[in-house]
Amino acid sequence: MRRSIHHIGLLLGAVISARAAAFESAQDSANAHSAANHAHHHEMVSADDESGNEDPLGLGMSREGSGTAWQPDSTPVYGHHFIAADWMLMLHYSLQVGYIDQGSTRGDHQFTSMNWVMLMAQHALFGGQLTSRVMLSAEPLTTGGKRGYPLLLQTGESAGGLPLHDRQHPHDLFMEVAAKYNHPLTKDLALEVYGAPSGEPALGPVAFPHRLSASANPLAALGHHWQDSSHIAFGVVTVGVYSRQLKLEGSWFNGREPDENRYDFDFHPLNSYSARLSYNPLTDLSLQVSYGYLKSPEELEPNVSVQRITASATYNRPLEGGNWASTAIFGYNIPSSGTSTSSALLESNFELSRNTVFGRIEFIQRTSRDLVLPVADSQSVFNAIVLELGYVRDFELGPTTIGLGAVGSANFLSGGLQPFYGSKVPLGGMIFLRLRPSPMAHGSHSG
Ligand SMILES: [Cu+2]
Repeated sequence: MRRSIHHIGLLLGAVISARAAAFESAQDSANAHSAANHAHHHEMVSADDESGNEDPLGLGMSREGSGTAWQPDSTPVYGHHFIAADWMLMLHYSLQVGYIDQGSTRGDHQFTSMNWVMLMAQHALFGGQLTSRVMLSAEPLTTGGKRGYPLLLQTGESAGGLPLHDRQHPHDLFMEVAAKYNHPLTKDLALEVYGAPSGEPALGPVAFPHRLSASANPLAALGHHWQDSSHIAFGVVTVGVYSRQLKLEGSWFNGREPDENRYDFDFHPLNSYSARLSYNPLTDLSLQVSYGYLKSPEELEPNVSVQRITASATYNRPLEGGNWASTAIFGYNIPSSGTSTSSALLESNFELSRNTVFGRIEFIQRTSRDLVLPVADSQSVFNAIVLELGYVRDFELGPTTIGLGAVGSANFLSGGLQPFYGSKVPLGGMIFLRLRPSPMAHGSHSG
């Protein structure tokens, strides 16, 4: 363990003094849901109190999804953890690399890699907790150019002055550069302020690249631009008030989606806003509803603004030697001109020892304009149901885990779409390797 920590320290180019005791107690804080761990939990809380580096209401780090979104407290944390000076540091990453093949006349195939790495640092400040995060993605280099990777029916953003369709855009190099400050208001209420030159407003569920229920599936959710595409907004300010179970947030942000130059910050005025109510009634459950007004999100349609409504439920069930994470999402877009369309998603990730079985079913609606179909009416709406099923076999290499996986998808097209794809049910798939940190498992320390 010590050697691998040293390794990562070198990788980061930083000198890191890992204090074993602090390391282990913080491991617990991420997993403080098991009854068996209860005794350790109390130890940990007092240890964290000493450093003053804790959420004001004592919420565990496992509650934190992407941006300021909540996930169930029982969600396992996959990360490497260190203490440097008084800072608590976490390193998260996910790398998938492989060969993707999407069938039909609108499909394509290529080698590709989806990936991100995130460094988080926390420190006590003025009686509260300061968190800063930097998340980077190499996708502009690795997904195969500005048009990203082939993914049937996917839409959103553009390249070369043309809207992308049947392809998933690469994520920007700066996926998130953000700071967050949590401060107690009363014994049961706290304030959260989040500011990000690149980050996620309070809109939608935990974004799919960070959702445990989506973590084994390299394919982007097709509801992305109906549910969580605002996760990279270049300019976000969020203010929230929360108790241990409820959080109400408001955001002001730049609603324009990133442009095709993926290495810069695409600043625009903070002309969009959103509100979200999150509710964690149980250790294993997290719910949210949110509304957003996105001013001129698409570069190619600057006169169209979008109202977005989302609702989601995430259920996480820790298992003996595994974990089962599931999410249901509904997302609805109401453009200022044109037809409103909806999306619904159900996905699940079931892990037991080294085996992961995952799946996703999505109902999607697309206009002929979304898919750039050669028809007279740009606002005709087409439906599809897409099913994805996959498996990953993991091999642990010290604190990191490498997995070999495959996913297959079946796209059930409505009659109107079939002529454009030359098939009723075009198929797709990907074989891949996945690299991610091992879970910070409970009971992995001697205590
Ligand atoms: Cu995205």
